[in-house]
This record gives sequence, structure tokens and C-alpha cells, in this order.
Amino acid sequence: MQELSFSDEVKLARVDGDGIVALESTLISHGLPYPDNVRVANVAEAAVRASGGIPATIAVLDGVAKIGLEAEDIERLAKANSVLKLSRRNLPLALGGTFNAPKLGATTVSATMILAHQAGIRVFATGGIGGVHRGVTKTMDISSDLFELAHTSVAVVCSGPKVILDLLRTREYLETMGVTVIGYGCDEMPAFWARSSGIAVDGRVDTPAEAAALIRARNELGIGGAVLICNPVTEDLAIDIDTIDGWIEGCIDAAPAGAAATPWLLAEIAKCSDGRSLAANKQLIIDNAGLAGAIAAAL
Ligand code: PSU
Ligand code: MN
Repeated sequence: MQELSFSDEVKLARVDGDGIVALESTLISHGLPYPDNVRVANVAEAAVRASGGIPATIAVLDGVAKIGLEAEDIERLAKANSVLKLSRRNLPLALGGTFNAPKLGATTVSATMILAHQAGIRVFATGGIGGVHRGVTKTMDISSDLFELAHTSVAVVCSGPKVILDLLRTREYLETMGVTVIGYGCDEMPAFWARSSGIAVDGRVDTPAEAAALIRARNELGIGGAVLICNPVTEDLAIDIDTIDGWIEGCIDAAPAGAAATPWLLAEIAKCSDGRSLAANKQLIIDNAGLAGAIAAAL
């Protein structure tokens, strides 16, 4: 088993049996600009604590998987400009001292789920999950987040798939692969900066206790894979999906291929939305962390 390094706070929580919430680090290194990224990472951790959980932000530092980061680790990830974006496929390249690869790696949803699962953490919060990209019939670009959600037993609290994606195909993939897609206080799948997508979820919960009961029910089946709890962005910062689609259509043809596509699109739309997408993105990450803390405490 991969050797994990725990922060003092997480070590203590493991002994005490507290509800731990995994937080990812790619949104720090690739998703949000500096210094917003540092503030959001710290406030998200505080939100987990405020709702009764213990935060464990996950990353690879100097070849070691760290479960729970110190303030200076977050600052380092936030400022460095050659951080690896780690998912299932390249996580092994960042671990250990054998390879010539850079040793500083931020974990996406998939790599965070893998490491959280190894650490025995059952709840994880992020902003928006990756999914099937628009243009998939030409590019075959499908986020490894979806594969991970299908196979790894960690509940994921998010605001739905990122709206830059092909939402219908992403929803179909989740259905085919047997991910339990739940609306938190809503009947439609939220889409990141947008509260609704017109696409149905599998079911709805309205309290952390209901979410915890559902996660327990899936775990007891022993089938692996995730319950995806979709928590819509707060109303005052939400953006209408047609407005967002206009911004996406205006820039998507210029987007780079592969792993660079998502960070590029997020940064580009932050510009053409006059910062509205960024404001929504920051707040939804913090709110999802708070909800995950309450669910972890209920579990
Ligand atoms: N949520 C955010 N911002 C982000 C991400 C999630 O609010 O940047 C990251 C996650 O790490 C997710 C990744 O796993 O985007 C998806 O990247 P890709 O589409 O290349 O798989
Ligand atoms: Mn991709």
C-alpha cells in the first residue's frame, strides 16, 4: 500500500473517530487564480470545521501523498507554476523518488478519491466534477473523474458537473456506470455556476442525515463507486445557463486539447463573465465543503 503522510489534525481525528472530509488540490493549483486560491482553500477548510468535520486537503508533496496540508503547503501549491495535475493515470509518476518527474502534484477528483479511500475517508468535497467534454465525438475527451466515481467508494459533494462539459452525455455516462446522482434540496442536476440544467437526478435529499443514510445504504451493498451529492450554487451568485452557454460558445474553439482544456476554459470564462463565474466558483467550493463536513459528522 502507498505510504501516506497525515497532518497532526487528521492523525488526531483518525484516533478520535471524527468525520474527516477530503478536499482536492487541483482547484488550488489549476482551477483558481492566486491569491483567491489560497483564500478559498483556507476558508473551505474552516467551513468543514464549522460544520463539525475535520478537513484533509490532499496533494503530493516531494513525492509523498499528504492527507491534510499545512498552511505553507497550500501556499506552495497555489504559487508554483509547474504543478502536476494528477489523476489515476499519472499518480504513480509523482510518488516516490524513482522518476524524474516534478514532485509537486495536485490531485484532481480521481486522484483525491483514490488517496482518500486508502486513508479510510468516506466524504470528499469539490467544486464541479469533470465529465464528458463538448466535442467528445471528435476528441474522446472524457474526464477520469467519471471512471473513479464509478469504481471508488467515496461520497463526493459537488455542484454537479462543470457546465463547460456536455451535460447530457455526462449524465448518461454517470447513469451507465451506476453512480448514484443525488440533488441536495433540488430535483434537477445543478451545473456548477448554474443552479439547474433541466436534467433529472436519481433522487433527492434535504438534510445531511438523509445524505449520510444514503451513503451508508450504498456502502452496505458492497458494490463500490460513489454517491454524488449535487449541491446547487447559492442563488445570489448563480448564473443563467443560457448566458453561460453564450460565453462557452464564444471561446471553446480556441481551447487546448487534453488536460489543459478545463483550466483554460475556467480562466477564459472568468474573463468574459467579468469575474461572475469566478465569484460563483469560489463560493460553491466553500459551501460544498461546509455541507460535506455536516455529512461526515452525521456518518
Ligand atoms: N472543481 C472546481 N475547479 C476545478 C476542478 C474541480 O471548481 O478546477 C478540477 C477537479 O480537480 C477535477 C478537474 O477533477 O477539474 C477535472 O479536470 P479534467 O476535465 O481535465 O478531467
Ligand atoms: Mn480530459
